Amino acid sequence: MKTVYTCFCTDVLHEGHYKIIEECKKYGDVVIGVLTDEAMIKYLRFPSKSLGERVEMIKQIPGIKDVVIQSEIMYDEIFDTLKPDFVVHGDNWKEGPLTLIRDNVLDLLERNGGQLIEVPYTYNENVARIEKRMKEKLAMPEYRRKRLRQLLKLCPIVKVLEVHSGITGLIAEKTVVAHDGELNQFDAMWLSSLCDSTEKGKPDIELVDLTSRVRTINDVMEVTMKPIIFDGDTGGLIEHFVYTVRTLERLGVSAVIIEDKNGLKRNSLFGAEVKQTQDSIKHFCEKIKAGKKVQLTDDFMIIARIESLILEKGLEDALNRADAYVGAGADGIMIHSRNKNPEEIFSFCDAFRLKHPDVPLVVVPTSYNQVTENDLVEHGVNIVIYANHLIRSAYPAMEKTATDILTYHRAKETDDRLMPIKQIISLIEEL
Ligand code: SPV
Ligand code: MG
Repeated sequence: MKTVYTCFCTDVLHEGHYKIIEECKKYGDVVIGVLTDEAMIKYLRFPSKSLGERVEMIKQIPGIKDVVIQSEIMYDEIFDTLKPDFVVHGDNWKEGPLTLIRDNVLDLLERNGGQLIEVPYTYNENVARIEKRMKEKLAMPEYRRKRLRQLLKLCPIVKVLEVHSGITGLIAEKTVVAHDGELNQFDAMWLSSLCDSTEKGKPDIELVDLTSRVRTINDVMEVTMKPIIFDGDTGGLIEHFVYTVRTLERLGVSAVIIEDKNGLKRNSLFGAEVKQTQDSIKHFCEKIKAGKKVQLTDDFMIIARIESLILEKGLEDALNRADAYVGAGADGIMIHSRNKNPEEIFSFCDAFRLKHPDVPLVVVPTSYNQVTENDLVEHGVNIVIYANHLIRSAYPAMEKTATDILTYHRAKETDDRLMPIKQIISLIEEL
């Protein structure tokens, strides 16, 4: 008998999957692959069932010879171990980023022999509803909130993009790049205080109140499923911070990052150019402890942000504070720097990792933007935040358009830089 292989990346089986299985059975013994959680993320999905549950679900299908675990989105290992005579897949991978995987299978079939069978994708209301529900379930607070902790276990580095509105949320949610044999997307979103304030035309001085920040969170949550890390500035008064923790946790935010400053908060990238004061270790530890005490789930994270390098207090001060904050119960440490050279960040990360091998470490490489994600992984970083890049790219583009209209007394000159009208009117899908 010939071996027929198909791979499923799903939490729910529907008629589309059964159609593929029936097609498989025509050619020989059917082996079904189940993608691991790590591979499922790279396949642009996120599991809401465990790998074990997904394997059990597939095992219930009658007439299957075997179920195997596929640990990479590319099929090389499957061809090495299983040597399939046929690979069966829905024809939906002929377009978009998934063509990368199709090309890999075609290449393997050419080198090893064998045939690709493509089954027309089942587009009907029922299937569309099931697929949509499976994805949208992840937007529910109980799924979204824990997703950051799950990603920390699954990804070498969690990639986070700044968002400050529904539309920027959509960009963080949907942008996918197929490059160098890999599919890449952002894993989570950063609700930056700088960008949220700027977007409202306000300075970044802890002026935009929580009610208003929560509105931004809601705008983003309405149209996305990825986890949110909230920039909580200093966290405010301890007596207020405990309420902020409860609010964020209830909404389904995954983490709050609070910085160890007090008084009038100024943006860190001003460094010592403006007056900024650092909180005492004792008081900041009390704030962390108070926040940890009131949270209701084990999912929510309070991450302590250390401003010692920003305020030119030195590496030793930063490391002492890190020990104290971890001791107070912080679920992670963010270290910030506005130096163009990443050496002080790397020194901190290396020293921190020796002492705290498992505590998540967060960096924001705005000034030292030459570092790559791989460099950061080598120094033990778990989360990288691209903290302000969408607003910084949008503002000059909008300003140029406004200038051009005033210069030419018409809008024609702006046209070649604009999104076509057809595209903007259908950009947002209706339910
Ligand atoms: C933000 O994005 O608001 C931050 C990071 O807090 S930074 O602007 O670099 O201080
Ligand atoms: Mg901020």
